[in-house]
Amino acid sequence: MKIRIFPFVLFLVLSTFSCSHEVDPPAPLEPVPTPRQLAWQQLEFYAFVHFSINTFTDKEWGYGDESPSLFHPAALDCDQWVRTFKEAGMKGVIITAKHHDGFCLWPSRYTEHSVKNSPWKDGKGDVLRELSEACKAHGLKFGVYLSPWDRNSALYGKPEYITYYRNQLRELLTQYGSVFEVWFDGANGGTGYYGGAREERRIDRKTYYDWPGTHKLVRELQPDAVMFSDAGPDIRWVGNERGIAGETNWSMINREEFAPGMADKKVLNHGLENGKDWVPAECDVSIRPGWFYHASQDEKVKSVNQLVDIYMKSVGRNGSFLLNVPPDRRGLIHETDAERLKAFRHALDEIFAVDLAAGKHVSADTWRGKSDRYSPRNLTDGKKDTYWCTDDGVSQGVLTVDLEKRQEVNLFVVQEYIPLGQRVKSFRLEALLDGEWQEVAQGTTIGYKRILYFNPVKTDKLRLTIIDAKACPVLCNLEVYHAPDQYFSKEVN
Ligand code: FUL
Repeated sequence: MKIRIFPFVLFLVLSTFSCSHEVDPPAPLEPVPTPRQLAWQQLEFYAFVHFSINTFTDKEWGYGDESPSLFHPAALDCDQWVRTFKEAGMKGVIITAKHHDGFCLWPSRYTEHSVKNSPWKDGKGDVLRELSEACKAHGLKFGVYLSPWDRNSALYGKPEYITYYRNQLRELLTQYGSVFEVWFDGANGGTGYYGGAREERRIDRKTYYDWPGTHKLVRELQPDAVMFSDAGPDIRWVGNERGIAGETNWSMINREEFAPGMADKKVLNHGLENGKDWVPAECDVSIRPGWFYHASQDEKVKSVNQLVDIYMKSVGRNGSFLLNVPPDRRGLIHETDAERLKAFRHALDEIFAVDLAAGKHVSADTWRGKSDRYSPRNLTDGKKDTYWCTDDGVSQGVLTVDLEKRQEVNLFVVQEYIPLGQRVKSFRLEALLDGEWQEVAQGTTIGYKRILYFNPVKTDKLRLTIIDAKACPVLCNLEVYHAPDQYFSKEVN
C-alpha cells in the first residue's frame, strides 16, 4: 500500500513546485502604453532645434512678413549638430521645419516662403534633407515641428489652410525617411502678416484644425511616430517650458478634455491618477533663455548643474527630456553650447558610473504566488522585462537591498514595469544606519523611471516600501549610486 501511495505524494509535491512557475502575471491596469509610446519613453533624452528666419532677425516669434533672403547661414553643418547631440547621449532631434512665421526649412511645393527663395545654397538647399541624412548617418532619430499657426499664409483662419497644413505634413512625412515624433505646438492664432492682410485672426482651438483628421494622416504615413501636443494623442506637454515634471507625475490624462493650446497646466504637470488615456509627459526646455539663437545670450547658456537638475526633474520624474540647442547664424551649434553639452554628458556618466545594487540580493516580504518568476531578485538582474510584483489585492510591499558592504550612497533609481500600467501612489526609502532604519527619501508616483537624490548616508542596506498603489505594484528595476555631490548645488533653477 505504502509503495503505491508514494508516487502519488511525489507527484503532488512536484506539481505544487512546478505550479509556482505558472502563476499568472497581473492583468494590465488600463490604460497602458502602445508599443510606439514605449519605444519613445526609452529614448529619455533628445534634442530640440529651433532654427529659422528668427535666427537672423534676432526674434522669438516672426510676424510672417520677413523676406526669405534673410536666411543665409554661411557654414550650416547638420552633421556638426548631430555629432554634438550624439556625444551628449541624445537619442534624436526634433527640428522646427516651420515655426509660427511660416518660413519653411525645406523647399515646400505649396509656398514660396521657404529656403528655395533664400540665398543659402542659391535656393537649392534643404535643411531637412541634410538633418535627416546626418541623423541616419549617426543613428539618431529624426522628428519634426510643424507649427499649426502660420502668420505668413493668406489662408490661415480659413478652411483651406487645413489642406495646406496637411499637404506640408505629407511632404515632411514622406520625403525624409522615418520620423519618430511629430510636434504640434499650442500657440495658435493672433496677429500676423497673412499674405499682406496684416490683421488678427482667431480660430477655435478645439475645432478649427480637425485634429482627428490630421492624426489619421500621421498614422497612415508614419505609423511608428508619436504625436506631441497639449492633448497628445501620444505624448503631452509637461505644462511649463522649464522642463520640470511634477513630483507626482501620472502618465494618464483625459485627452478629450484638452486641445493644443487649451489645457490645464496643472493637470499637464501632474497627470491624472484615474485618467482614461495613456499620454506621458515630455519636458521641453531651452539650453538658453530663448528658443532661437541670440548672440546676446551667449553668456546665459545653462550650467551643468542646472542641466543635471532638469534631468532629475524630467527623466527622474517619469518624463522625457527634450533639450533645445539652437544653432547660431553660421548654422552651427555654438562652441559654448557644445562644450556645455559635453560637460553635462560627463556629469551624467560620473553620476551613473557604478550601480552599487547591480546583481545584489534583494529580499521582499511578499511576492506573487512565491513564484521565481516574480522574485525580488528581478529588480537587480539588469533586465527591464523581468519584474517583482505582489499578489492581486496586495498594494504594499517591502524590498530590502543588501549592498554587502557599508558605503556612501545618495541616489536611488526605481522603475515600474509600465507595459502593465502605472500603479504606485506612494513609497518610502530608508537606509540602515547603526542598526536602525532611517528614512532618506519618500515619494509619490514612480512610473517609467523615478530618480531620488538625497543627502549621502553610509549604509549596507536600503529598504524600499511601497506604501500604496492603484493595484498590485510591478517593479522591474532598482539602482543605487554614490553620485559626486558637486553636481547637485542648491542654487539651481
Ligand atoms: C511655444 C512656441 O510659441 C515657442 O516659440 C517655442 O516653439 C516653444 C517650444 O513652443 O509654444
